[in-house]
Amino acid sequence: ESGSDSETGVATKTKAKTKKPSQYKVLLLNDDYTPMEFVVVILKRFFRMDMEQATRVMLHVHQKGVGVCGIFSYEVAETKVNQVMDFAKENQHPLQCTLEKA
Ligand code: TYC
Repeated sequence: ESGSDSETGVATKTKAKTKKPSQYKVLLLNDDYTPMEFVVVILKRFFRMDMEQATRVMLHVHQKGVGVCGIFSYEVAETKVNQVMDFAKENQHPLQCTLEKA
């Protein structure tokens, strides 16, 4: 709801806004060491991709340097990034995953 302030004539916002949840892209970064097969496993396991999708996204990242794994709420995106980073670390791969506002 908007109104005109009686003293200043400046429009003031008074309605309590319910914020739309912001969306975040989960990005995968290329590196020279992580095996292609491992990246495919990550995309299948944490982003529910099938073999064809996972292979396409992995090759895109390999060729372009970065790619989008999916778009999620902040909370879900942060969880995915942590899951990927933990799994890569456990397997001693330098794979990097991050999030960016959509
Ligand atoms: N560039 C890696 C290789 O040649 C494969 C790779 C793809 C690594 C995607 C990371 O996010 C990545 N083995």
